[in-house]
Amino acid sequence: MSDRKLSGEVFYPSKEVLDRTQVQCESIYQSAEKDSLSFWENEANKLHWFRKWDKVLDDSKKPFFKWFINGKTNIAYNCLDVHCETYRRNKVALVWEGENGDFRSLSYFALRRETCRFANVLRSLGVKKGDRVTIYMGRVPEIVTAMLACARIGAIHSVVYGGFSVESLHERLEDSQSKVLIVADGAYQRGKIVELKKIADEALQRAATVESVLVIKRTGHEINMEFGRDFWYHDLMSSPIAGNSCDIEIMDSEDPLYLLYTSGTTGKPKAIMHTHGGYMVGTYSTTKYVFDLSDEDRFWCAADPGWVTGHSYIVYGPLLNGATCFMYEGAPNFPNPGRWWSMIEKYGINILYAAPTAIRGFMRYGDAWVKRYNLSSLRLLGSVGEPINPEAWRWYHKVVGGERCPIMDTWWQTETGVVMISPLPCTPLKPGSGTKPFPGIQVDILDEKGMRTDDDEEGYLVIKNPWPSMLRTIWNDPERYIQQYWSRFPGMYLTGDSARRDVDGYYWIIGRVDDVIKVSGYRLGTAEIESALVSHQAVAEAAAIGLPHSVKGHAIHCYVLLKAGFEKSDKLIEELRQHVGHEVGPIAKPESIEIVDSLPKTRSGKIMRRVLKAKALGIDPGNLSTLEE
Ligand code: 7RM
Repeated sequence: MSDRKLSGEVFYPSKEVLDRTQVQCESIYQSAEKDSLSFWENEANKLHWFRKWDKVLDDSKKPFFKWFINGKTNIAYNCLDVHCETYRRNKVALVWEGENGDFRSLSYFALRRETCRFANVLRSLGVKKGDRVTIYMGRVPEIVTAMLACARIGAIHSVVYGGFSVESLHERLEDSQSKVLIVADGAYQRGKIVELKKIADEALQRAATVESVLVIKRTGHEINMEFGRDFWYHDLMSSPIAGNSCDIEIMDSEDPLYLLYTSGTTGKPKAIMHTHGGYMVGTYSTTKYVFDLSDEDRFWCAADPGWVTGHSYIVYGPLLNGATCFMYEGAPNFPNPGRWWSMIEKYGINILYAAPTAIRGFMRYGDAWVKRYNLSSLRLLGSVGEPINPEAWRWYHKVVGGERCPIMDTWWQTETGVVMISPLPCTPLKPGSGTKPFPGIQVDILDEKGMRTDDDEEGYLVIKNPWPSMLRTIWNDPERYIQQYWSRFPGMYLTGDSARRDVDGYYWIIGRVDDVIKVSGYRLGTAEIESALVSHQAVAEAAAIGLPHSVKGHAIHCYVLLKAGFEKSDKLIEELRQHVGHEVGPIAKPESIEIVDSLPKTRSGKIMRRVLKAKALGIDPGNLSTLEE
């Protein structure tokens, strides 16, 4: 580390933090800089392989990169079995608190047993290596065991966020051609029940490939069970088919681990594919180094397992490290805005990893809710999902972290699998900046022509070299994988974000350059919202844009052109909002819908969302030469 003074507002690491982490931080930066492939290889060597790789990276068919060639492993084996051979066998792996006060705690031994039983149940339903299994439930321990059970038997899981609705679930079941759906009867959310099974029944009417549905009882309300198709999880788990042991499927490094759908520039959400080998190495090492995770820690990633953050940092990363993870069911402000802080005190959480939207939400309730609880167990904080505003950063640092906890502002994507730009605990911090690339990652910022931008100049954020946990392809659509990520600047991965780099080499993420909207940290595409609107009988055309929102980051605003014979009314607008909620999910419900007579379009007929956005913000729309009228 250089001793040169950094520009702007800087928070230097305390002596305590440096004593703990400096040696490790410096050594990994150095070794990755010297040779990133041997850095990753060294990390891979800390995990269990049934057979070691012949070669670390194969880039002969780029951009279809392969990692740990001919290595044989299984990520679930590394998450559970490996620890059961050590003193960690009886260590708590997962602590869980339900919204209704339920509590569960599972040791590594117990989590492995539950996973094995679950895996046997899946096998009894005919699930084999390579089959896709969709998982649709709330934040209950079974979502973790469901994912691990799939991984154990080589099935490819596709988790669909419980906040998504009929059409979103249907699309994902179809596209992945899932054989089995694992669903909960319902989920508790702010004291109410979200009827997941009912939504699933509607989605299943049109999903031809699903042979069986495994239903987990959470809320216990009356649901429809279709004879021959639907099975109660607890019935099968207590029957002889669910023995306590279950043969592990030996997986090739490059065998798919999961699909996760995410929104892109145009069209339907696409399934990002991750693998057993590389993804395991990435989640293991980033969790360890970014969060300085140690054996005594209780780690809480407050995301949802339905999003990539939950995959990598609730489930895989922490378990690979043998940590104790915490998970809760419910919402940050129910029954009151003290819920999170009460749980940190009660369960002695050491590391909290949360989204800026949650932090901004808490800020509104004032400091008192936080100060009511003893948060002295906290040692380190994390932020993810969108840029964190410096005000929110300072509040998080001061009020939540008691000025003693460094904040790791981690930039990454579903596609990258793991954190790409982030401080390590020893890094001097600047509020609002993700600081520097993780060891072994090379990023850059380019202008329209592909030239490196000057300091402080905005441009396209790209990643210049492959990394183990990178997406391998878009499921069923390798062409789109090439087109979307590797075509704009040859040989480089296009992130879709714009960013700038300051004089100290620190990165500042500005936001998406495409039609992706981040609402409360959740990624949505304008295309999905527009398709939902157009599927309503009254709508001829629709455009969706994201406008700044003080808590959500961005909120969705829509413009709608009605079909002849339909009249504009408040009732219709409300009906359209509900319709989007029903089709895509409550998170996608537009903040406002305006009925208009025309939409700004290019001569080739593309809706110019930036013109709508500029108009709504009262700013200059820029170049209008392609506008039709
Ligand atoms: C992890 C996740 C990815 C998009 C990404 C960015 C934005 C995420 C940060 C951030 C600024 C951050 N995956 N983003 N983290 N922007 N600072 N620390 O969110 O696939 O759902 O979204 O999220 O725009 O491209 S995601």
